[in-house]
Amino acid sequence: MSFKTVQTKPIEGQKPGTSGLRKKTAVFRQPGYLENFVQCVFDGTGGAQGKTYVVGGDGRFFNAEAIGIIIRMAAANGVARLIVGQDGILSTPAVSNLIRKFKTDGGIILSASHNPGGETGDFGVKFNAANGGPAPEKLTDAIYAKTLDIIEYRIADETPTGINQIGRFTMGDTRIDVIDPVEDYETLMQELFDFDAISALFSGGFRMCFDAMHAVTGPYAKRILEDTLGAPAGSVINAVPSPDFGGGHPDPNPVWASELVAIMGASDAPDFGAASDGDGDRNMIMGKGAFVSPSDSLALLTAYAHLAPAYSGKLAGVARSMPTSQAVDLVAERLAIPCFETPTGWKFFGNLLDAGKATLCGEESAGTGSNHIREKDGLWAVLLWLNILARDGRDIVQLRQDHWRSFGRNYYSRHDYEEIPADAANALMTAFRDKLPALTGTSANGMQVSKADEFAYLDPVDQSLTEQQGVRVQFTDGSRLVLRLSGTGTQGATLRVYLERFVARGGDHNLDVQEALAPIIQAAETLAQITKFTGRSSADVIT
Ligand code: VG1
Ligand code: CO
Repeated sequence: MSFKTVQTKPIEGQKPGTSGLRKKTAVFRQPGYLENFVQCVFDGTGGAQGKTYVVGGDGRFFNAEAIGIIIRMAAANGVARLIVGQDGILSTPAVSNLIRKFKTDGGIILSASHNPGGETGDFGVKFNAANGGPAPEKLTDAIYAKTLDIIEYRIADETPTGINQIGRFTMGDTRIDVIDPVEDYETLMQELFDFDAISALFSGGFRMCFDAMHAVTGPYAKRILEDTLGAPAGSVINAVPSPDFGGGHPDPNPVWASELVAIMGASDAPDFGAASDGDGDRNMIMGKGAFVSPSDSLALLTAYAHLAPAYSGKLAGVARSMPTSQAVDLVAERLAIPCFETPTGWKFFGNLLDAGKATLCGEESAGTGSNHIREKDGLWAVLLWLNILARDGRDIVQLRQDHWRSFGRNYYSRHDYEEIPADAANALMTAFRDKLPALTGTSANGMQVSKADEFAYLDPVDQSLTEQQGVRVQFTDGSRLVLRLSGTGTQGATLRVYLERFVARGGDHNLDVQEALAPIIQAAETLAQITKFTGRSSADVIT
């Protein structure tokens, strides 16, 4: 085994965003691009000598090559042990579990999550810390600082060939354990949920459709839902991970998961529908002909989590990202548990989970999870839903209707304006930010502004302050408008406009969502002048 030290230069733009470093695949394939970043991950986290890491990805184009490079670099940097998923496959939640279960020093996840893959698509690298969660800001800042003055990286000459077979091999002094990607994850799910009740649900004729969107959850969902729990064969669709996700966009929302939406809208629709994203950490939930918004799903899961064995005691608290609807706040209030509001991105839940302050967490972008790991977890959410439906007996659409009747409904939608010039996006945000101090007490579109500010988060555990996390306008009737720029895109800027309107108990809970939100959509235009700044008259993606 021979190692070499390669001279290199800093590469611009290697700053991790909301969830790791994401770029066009072609950018990652440039000579030295991945190598530079991986070396900085090692160096920025105290060096790799003698450490143990988990490595895996969502199977997208360049996944296997990237893992080969990481193994070679790990060996040359003196890593003691790597745990690698067979064929390089590991979902994001599975990596988080393995880091915790085997007490490793961290993990490297190869994925650009819900972004399309393939040669012309996106690729990404994310470092997770020893708690199993996405590296907090202070670590990503340290990694980024290294990318600015890197001069060399270390790599082995030989290419490893053993990752397609479960077993063990070595490279120099580094031991590489190739494991079944599903086994440990399934064991964890069995500990959390009432598998007998879910099996009985399926044997009683309950039908579901899980759309793996040609991405990483295919093998997990097939094994757990069909093989173990007895869902009829074919319940999981698009179950084989493909390098370009079958040419699709592995983002589980009503726009991109149109195949599932069609199945759930048919006259013979199954009882329950779900989809997950590229790396398996998101979930979309549907009933017959009905999309359950992720914010509502979080509220409902919080209200009924006690039906699952792992959550039968009192929840310590819940946390949601700031733009996520306030539906869960109402449930937390009734349960008399704290509800935390964090910036967008799962890394901000880590401290709350580690400190035992929150049990369940969620984001409007179809992310839900709990203290079982430190990532959001798509299949976990599906299993928690199945557990609840099996124990409660009601149909999911009825359950949601009853919930609204009891708590009121937070109508919710997100409008995305994609690939707008970065200058235009920044100008829009700056102009809106400048208006904020004068907004309180004024009216927009007939609605009174009760509060207007820019969200800053003071972490209650380590007191770190994160600023400029979205501009928000609150109206006196409980409605809300939030604007922020995406931190996961790879081209231009994406403006996200989050819209929420509350209709209290006794009100009409069966309006069309976009119609219900029309006054807020209008207010967003008036206040932020989206058309003027972006030149767009409507959003590209409405979810
Ligand atoms: C988006 C979502 C955010 C999520 C992040 C990573 O970030 O809004 O809620 O945590 O993606 O999810 P942004 O900065 O583009 O709004 V994943 O499944 O792509 O790792
Ligand atoms: Co994801």
